Amino acid sequence: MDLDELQVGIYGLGHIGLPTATILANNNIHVLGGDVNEKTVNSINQGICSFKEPGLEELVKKCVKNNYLKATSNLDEVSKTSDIMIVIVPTPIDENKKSDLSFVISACESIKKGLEKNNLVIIESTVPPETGMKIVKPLLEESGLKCGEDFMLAYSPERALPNNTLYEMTNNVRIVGGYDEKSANMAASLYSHITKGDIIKVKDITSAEMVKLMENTYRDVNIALSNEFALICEKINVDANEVINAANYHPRVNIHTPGAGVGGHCIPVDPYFLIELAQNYDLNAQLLSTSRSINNNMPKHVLEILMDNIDEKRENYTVSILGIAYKGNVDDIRETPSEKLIYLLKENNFNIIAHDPLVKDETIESFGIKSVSYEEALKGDCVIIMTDHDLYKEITPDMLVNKFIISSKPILDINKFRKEGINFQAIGNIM
Ligand code: SAJ
Repeated sequence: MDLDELQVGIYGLGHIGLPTATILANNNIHVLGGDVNEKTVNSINQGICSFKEPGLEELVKKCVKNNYLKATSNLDEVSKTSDIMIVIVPTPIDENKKSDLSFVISACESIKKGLEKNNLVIIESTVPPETGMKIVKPLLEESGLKCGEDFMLAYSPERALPNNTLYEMTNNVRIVGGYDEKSANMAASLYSHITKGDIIKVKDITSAEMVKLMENTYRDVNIALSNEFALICEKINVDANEVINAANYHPRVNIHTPGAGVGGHCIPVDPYFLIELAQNYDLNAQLLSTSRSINNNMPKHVLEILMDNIDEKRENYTVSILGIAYKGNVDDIRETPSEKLIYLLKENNFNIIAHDPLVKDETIESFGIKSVSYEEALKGDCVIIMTDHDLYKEITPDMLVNKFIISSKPILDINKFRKEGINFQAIGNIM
C-alpha cells in the first residue's frame, strides 16, 4: 500500500479521532477529518485542539500547517475523496442502557455515497459484537458494491488511555479483524504506520469487536470486585488498600483500586453492549450486570459514610467536593461519579460547593452547584475527595478547617490526618 498516494478519511474528531488523524498525518499520510461539529472543524483548521491531551495541539498545528491534515463538516466530501475511511464516532448508551449506534450509522450512510472499488472501511468505535456484519456491511452494500469483492471492511478497537493517548496510540498492540484476509492485511498495513506495537489479527470482525468489550468489561468487573472488598474491609476495621496492595504482590493477582464509582465514556458503558448482546441470545450475563450495579452504587456509599458521621441537625451544612472529572488529571466529566453524588447530596438538602483544577467553572456550575477556589473548598464542613488529581495529593492536615474529610481514593496518608485529630473516613477504611 503506497500510503503517500492515498487519502485517509476520519469520521469523528474527538478524543480518539483527532489523535488518530494527527498521528496518520504526522506519518506523511494525507488525512481529511470529518466532524458534524462546525466549532471542532474550525478550531482544528486553525491548529487548535478543543480538549486537553498532552502533546496533541502542537502536532495538530504542525500537520495542518504542512497540509497533511484538514478538517471538514462536509462528511460526503470525506467519502468522495478518501481511499480509506475510519469511523471513530461516539457510541453512547440510551436511557434503557441500550447501544445507540446512530452516529456509526450516519457515518456509514455518508461513506456509502462515496464508496468506490478498492476502498477500505475500518470501524474503530466501540460497538456491540456483530454490528460490523449485521449493520455496517449491509448498509455499505446499499452502494451497490459488494463487501470483499469491491471494498474491504475491518474492525480495530482504539485503546488509548486518555491523557496518555499519543504514547499509547503509537506503542500499544493493535487488534485487527477483517471481513476477509485482504481486508485484515490492508488494515494491518495502515496501522503498522501508526504504532510500533504488534498488530494482532483475529479471526474476523466480530472477534475484534469482542476483544475491545472484553478489555473494558474485565476492568469494570475487577473494579467492582475491589469495591466489594472495600465494603467488607470497612466492617472489620481493615484498610482495604493496604491489603489489596499486599495481595497484589502475588504474581498472579491484580486487584484493582476501590473508588467512588466508575466514570469515563468507556468502562461504565461498554459492559452494557455485552449485556445487550447476551440478552439477545437469552443469556443473562449476571456477573456483568451485578458489577455494573456495584460500581453505580458507590456514590451512594460515599453519602452513607457522610451521614454516618454527622448528627441529624444539619442546617446549612456545606459539603465540599474536590474533583468533578471522572478520574485524576483529566478534564473529562463524562459519566463522572461526582454527578451522582451531587444529585444525592441535593436530595438530602446539603449546601454543595465544588472545586476541580481541570474542569471549567461553568461546567461545574452546570450541575447546579457553586464552583469555588481550592482554598474556599477546603473550608467545607465536610471535604470529599472524589477525583485523584495530583493537586489533592498535597493536602495536609492543617489545610482542613473543619477537620472532617472523606476520601474515595487512596491518595493521602490517613493515619497522618487521624493523628492530628481529623475525622478522616475513606472508602475501604472506616474508623
Ligand atoms: N477506576 C477505579 N479503580 C481502578 C481503575 C479505575 O475506580 O482500579 C475508575 C476511575 O476512577 C474512573 C473509571 O474507573 O472513574 C475509568 O478509569 P480507567 O482509567 O479505567 O478508564 P478510561 O476510560 O480512562 O480508559 C479505559 C482504558 N481501558 C482499560 O484500561 C481496559 C483505556 O485503555 C481505554 O482505551 C479506554 O478505557 C477506552 O477508551 O476504552
